[in-house]
Amino acid sequence: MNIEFIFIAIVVIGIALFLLRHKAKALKFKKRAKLEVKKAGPAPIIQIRPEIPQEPVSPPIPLAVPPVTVISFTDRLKKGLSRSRQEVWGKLSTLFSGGLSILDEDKIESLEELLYGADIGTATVAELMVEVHKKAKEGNLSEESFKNFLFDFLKAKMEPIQSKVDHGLYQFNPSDKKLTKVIMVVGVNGAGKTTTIGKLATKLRAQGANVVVGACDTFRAAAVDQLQVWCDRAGATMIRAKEGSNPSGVGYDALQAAINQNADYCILDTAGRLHTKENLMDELVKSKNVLKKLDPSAPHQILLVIDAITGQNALRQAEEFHKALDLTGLIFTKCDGSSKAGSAVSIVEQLKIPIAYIGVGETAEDLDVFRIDDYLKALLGI
Ligand SMILES: Nc1nc2c(ncn2[C@@H]2O[C@H](COP(=O)(O)OP(=O)(O)OP(=O)(O)O)[C@@H](O)[C@H]2O)c(=O)[nH]1
Ligand SMILES: [Mg+2]
Repeated sequence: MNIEFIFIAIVVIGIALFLLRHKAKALKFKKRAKLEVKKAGPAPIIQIRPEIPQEPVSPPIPLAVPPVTVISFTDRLKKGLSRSRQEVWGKLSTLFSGGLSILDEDKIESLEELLYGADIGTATVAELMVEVHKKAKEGNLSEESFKNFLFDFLKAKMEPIQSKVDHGLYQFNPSDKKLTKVIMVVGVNGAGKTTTIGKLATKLRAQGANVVVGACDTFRAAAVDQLQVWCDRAGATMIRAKEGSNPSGVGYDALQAAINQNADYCILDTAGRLHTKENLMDELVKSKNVLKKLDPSAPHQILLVIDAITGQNALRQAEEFHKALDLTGLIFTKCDGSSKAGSAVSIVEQLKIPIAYIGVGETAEDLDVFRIDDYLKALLGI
């Protein structure tokens, strides 16, 4: 063998050995890669969602809020007294049709008639006429200045008595927690007692007072149910008894319940009665006195409800109720349905009892504190 042959053989064997080694390495890598894939598990599936075209977002539509019409009590009063104003006081304009007017005898006579028609009361009208004669001597008078003169006169008649009203009746004072204020409500049939108690309980509850109402009108189940509706709405506790029960007993139980629950007010509804029925008036006196067993100072208020339509007859009613019970205040109701709202002036003046509340409709908002200025302005149309 020559040297060339040996050299070629060595190169060939070297190349073969290199190729074999390279192949073995490649196989080893492949095997390891397979193992790793197996270990990692299946590849996660990535879903690509197609793009959904979005609706353009419109700005939120404001909710339609129905307009809330809040009618002030002054406006309710003006509306309520419109009948009195139109049918009676509005006639003043005819005396001043030319703007300015001299009050001659004919006009003074017409004025006197108008005042009687307004149910001002005989004594008050007589006194007023003396002033009118003095006023007439001033010469030319405008309607406005004459109305202001009437306003001042009537206000002066009522003011000293109205100033006696207990303000605890209108406005609950949370710091005055010591006493349960007992209010007894009386009056002739259908004057508006139950409705007024419902309105009053609603007002006091809205001010945060704890109110107990005693349904002492045990003659009619319907009267108790009517009161229950108001009390449920107002959130007041109502104490009731079986039909025909003793009314004094219901009043007593109501006050006991009010004292037990530390109530701020205990309002007692009573059955309507004619002031001429002595036995029924005696029963009221008994109902009043029985309360004193629980609280010698009770009742703190005895309010007579007067229907404005009663006019001057209201004076007789008030006198009899006052004689029996010693009234502390009046509530003048239904001024919206009558042209006789003017009778308030003479009732207050002659009885020397103030008007606490005035009612000009059937809803809770139709009852408010009696304010002389507002009442007279609404009446005279100032
Ligand atoms: N228009 C008007 N109606 C009123 C007013 N107050 C009460 N009423 C109505 O008068 C009617 C009689 O009212 P009530 O509260 O039942 O009278 P009451 O004095 O309790 O009657 P009795 O218990 O039967 O004696 C009801 O229809 C009331 O809605 C008011 O201020 N204006
Ligand atoms: Mg009633």
